[in-house]
Amino acid sequence: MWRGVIEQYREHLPVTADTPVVTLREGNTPLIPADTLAREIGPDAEVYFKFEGLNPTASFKDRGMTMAVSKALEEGTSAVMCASTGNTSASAAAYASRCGLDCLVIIPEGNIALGKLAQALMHGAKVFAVRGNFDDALRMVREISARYRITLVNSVNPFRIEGQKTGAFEICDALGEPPDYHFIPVGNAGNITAYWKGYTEYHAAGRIDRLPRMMGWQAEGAAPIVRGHVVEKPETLATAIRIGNPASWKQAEAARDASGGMIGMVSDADIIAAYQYMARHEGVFTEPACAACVAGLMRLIREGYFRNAVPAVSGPAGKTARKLRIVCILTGHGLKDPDNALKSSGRPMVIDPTIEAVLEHVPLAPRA
Ligand code: AN7
Repeated sequence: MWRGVIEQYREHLPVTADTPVVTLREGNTPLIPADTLAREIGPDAEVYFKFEGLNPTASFKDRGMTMAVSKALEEGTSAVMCASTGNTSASAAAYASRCGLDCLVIIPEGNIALGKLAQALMHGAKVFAVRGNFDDALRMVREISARYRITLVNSVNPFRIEGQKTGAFEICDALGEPPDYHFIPVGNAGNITAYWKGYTEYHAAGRIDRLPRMMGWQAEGAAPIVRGHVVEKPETLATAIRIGNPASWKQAEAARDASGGMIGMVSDADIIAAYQYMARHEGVFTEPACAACVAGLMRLIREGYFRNAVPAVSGPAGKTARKLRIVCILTGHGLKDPDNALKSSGRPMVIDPTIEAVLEHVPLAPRA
């Protein structure tokens, strides 16, 4: 039985036999082959979606939250707190509810997907919608937790990063090697930091013999790392990554530079196109933020970035070509954000309850 990421990767995590493990059996998410997309690169490429939307609260945050909440409980706290564009608050509220901790969350008013708000409220968190953005909310919770007895569970809490690095372990365990390229959306930059930490630790432990290039993607209207300065008023329909001053900015740049990767940006139009492409051609429904990294991949494919990129490996019979492997981290489920889904896909056709009404829209061939 899968027992969650702490039990699965205990020897790589800062826990002891005394740590009270709070888990919803998160992790163990699938690597779904994205064959339609891979064909656009060529016959020698494999693309995988790591569908983190299949975690218990439907986002990658659960990997970090099981660690942060377990350690908070171990330290004897009675309450946890976070700022959030939605997913962190949903996850914090769920894990806190499981072990009797109070949970306070501050979200930007009007800029959080409906499903995420419903989750935080359902799990009993005290939810404050601030007249401001995520960066304002993060500033507030940092100050409150510095002055009062409450544990901050944003990714500035190092245990969040520790838990989230298990995603990298799972990819390497499943593939038997690291991917060549790791595509990931970037908001507050905790996740790209965590994956890089996971890959480098597995490398140091001798579990893998090379490292992937880290390919991070921001939305054009909220791309401080790409632009090289804080964005005072971040804007994007991908509200999860609507962040102008990421907490792990330096660590994300370090991951990019050490891996020979890149951090780029894509427009909201590109994000919507990738969001629809995944749903219509790969059968995978994510929230828009995830589509930022797929939009980045689609753009690099169009630009011919992967031409002649098939890697060679040295084996007993000399150099042989192996397939190029690309993994995209799909961080949250599409059901989180029904408003954007309906906006980009239209509404059902309303008809009278007759067969003719259906046939008027869809000309079906009669059976012989
Ligand atoms: C679906 O919930 O910041 O770069 O407060 O929900 O680690 O911040 C969410 C971020 C990507 C960006 N995809 O990850 C929050 C929050 C989804 C997300 C990101 C988020 P980071």
